[in-house]
Amino acid sequence: ENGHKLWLRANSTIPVEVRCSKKSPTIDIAINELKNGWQGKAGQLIELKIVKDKLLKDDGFRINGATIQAKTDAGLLYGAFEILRRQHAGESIAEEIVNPSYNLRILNHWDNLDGSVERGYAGRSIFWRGIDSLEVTSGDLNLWKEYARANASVGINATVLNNVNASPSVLTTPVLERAKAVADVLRPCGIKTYLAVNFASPEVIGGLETADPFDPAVKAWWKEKVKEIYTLIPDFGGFLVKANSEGQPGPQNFGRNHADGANMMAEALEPYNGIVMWRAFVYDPSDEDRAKQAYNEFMPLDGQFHDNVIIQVKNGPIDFQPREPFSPLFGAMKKTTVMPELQVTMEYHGQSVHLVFLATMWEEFLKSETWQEGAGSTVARCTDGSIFNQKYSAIAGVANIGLDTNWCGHDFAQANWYAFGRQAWDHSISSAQIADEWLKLTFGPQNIDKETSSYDLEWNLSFLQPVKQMMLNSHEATVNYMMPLGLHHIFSAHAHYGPGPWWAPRGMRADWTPPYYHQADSLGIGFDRTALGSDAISQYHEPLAGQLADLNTCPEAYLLWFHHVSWDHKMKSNRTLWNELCYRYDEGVKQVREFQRVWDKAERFVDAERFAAVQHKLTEQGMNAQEWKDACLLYFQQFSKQPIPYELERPLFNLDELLERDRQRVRRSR
Ligand code: BDP
Repeated sequence: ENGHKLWLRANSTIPVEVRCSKKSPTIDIAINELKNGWQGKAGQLIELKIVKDKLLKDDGFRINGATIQAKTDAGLLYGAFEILRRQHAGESIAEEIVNPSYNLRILNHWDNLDGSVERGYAGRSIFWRGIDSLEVTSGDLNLWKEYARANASVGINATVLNNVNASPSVLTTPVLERAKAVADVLRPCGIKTYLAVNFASPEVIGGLETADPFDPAVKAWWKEKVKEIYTLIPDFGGFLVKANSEGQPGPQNFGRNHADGANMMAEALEPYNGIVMWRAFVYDPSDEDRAKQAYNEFMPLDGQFHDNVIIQVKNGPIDFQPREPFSPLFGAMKKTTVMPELQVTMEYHGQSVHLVFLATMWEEFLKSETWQEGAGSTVARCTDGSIFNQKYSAIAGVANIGLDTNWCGHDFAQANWYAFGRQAWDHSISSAQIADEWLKLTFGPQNIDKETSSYDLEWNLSFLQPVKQMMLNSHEATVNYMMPLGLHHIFSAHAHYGPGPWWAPRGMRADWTPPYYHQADSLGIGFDRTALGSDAISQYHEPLAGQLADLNTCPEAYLLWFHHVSWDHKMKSNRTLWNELCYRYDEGVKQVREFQRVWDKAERFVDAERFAAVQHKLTEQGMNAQEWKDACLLYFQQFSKQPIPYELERPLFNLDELLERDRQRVRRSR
């Protein structure tokens, strides 16, 4: 057992007959899945039907006993996977219509053509291994097929094959031919292929003198390129673009704005129904608070984008931090389609070492109330098309997948891939439900009662319940030991792994250093984003803005995100801020120590290989959590000048030691 089978390990020997009047590669897959995974009545006849049904969206389906109806082949495939999942998770199947929340449920791979993966912690790319190695092997084809199946099983229907920091070479013909080979494998599983493109491509690979979006030759170049792509990949999805961000070229290099750039590409793609996902992740080292910059730059352009442009916005206003408030762009851009971007790969959550189930964080985000169109304007509803009139609705997740045998580096990181798909399909699903399903499918016993689909009582009590609870607590634990109470971006250096509240090398851009974000001084700690500070709060809608602005009503989870708070400020717990900070860090460490106990107790229910791998990582997480706590408390103590409450465990490291470890780590990473 090495984890390669993901959540798709159930095999069936129960004979079943499956019928469908239509034939297609997608329907063949659905039929095979049902035949190989059926856990219901032996000899059952299952009928798949293509129907016209106004209540169904394109990928939606109706299940009723052993019938699946859908408008499209992909809908039938999703219906098949739904029935199988419910059978394997021991859930009932009533008559039901199931529709996806978002039309486009897309993974973004940050894979480079040389095979490395930006912020990847699971080995090298499954798509690329170098520009001199583009031939497609049978190994490639097998792996892509498994990847496609896993995505289809959770409703993911699109993927971007390469990094947003895009090499212009991705649009050269030999590379496009490999992309075509991938697309051909993904298509039967209902998955469309997209590419991330570099705005300067017409100059770099096209030999033009400019990439100015108003230049006729540039427009013509993109049109020709798009035509070439559609000849190879007739159902190509479109482009993802990171422009004028972190050194990437963009329309501003030519005095144009984001709308000018995005619309030029949108025009080229429009005849083929292709789309442009244009990222709002922009900021520069100006005096303006980084948290405000995307909003400042994009709000004035609302209404100027073509209807096949989607603005892709990270969940928070800064950058995938352990916890962020939602970006104020959600719900604010009313005349533009906006899609959330989540980070499945755990750049800022302990990478492939820490056990962190991200579903709870995403749930918190999707259910955040923006107030933009009155009560009920959650982020989810502001992006799914139910409030605003939009041609597309979409959600993206930055993939955590690589060549590692278990795909994701950490066995539990598979749960985040699974969760992204499930929430993209149904943004109202609870994290508890997702964890429940995933654990049953991934670690469930083989001896589930086939008649009643019920799990062994002991397995349920001694494995499922405690391990599920561990997953549901894991994100909060990480926030506690890394950045509680709204602290953010206090990582060391560029690896974004260990603590570095002190890290500010001479000459470094201030907005890339932790002191810019925590602002600790003798009076207190936190970033003042009220009207007296950067006023980022004014980008939120009332009554939320007022609630955030008031120290007494601002949720404590975001306190230091929005306020510079005195060390002696009285918290809801009645402790001072300093003491509360100490308690939170301490709590985080204790939580991980508890996770270790939970896992050790679960040993007899898990195969040896996965048990040992997870146990080993939890040990490291425990040590890391201790390091985070000690580093942050000892460093901030220099400002608060107060003791760590005596009832708490004392630090195990001293600050000099931690600084030296950090220096070594930074040196090694260079
Ligand atoms: C940051 C990553 C960086 C990405 C960037 C982005 O550190 O590697 O290129 O986001 O999203 O989180 O473009």
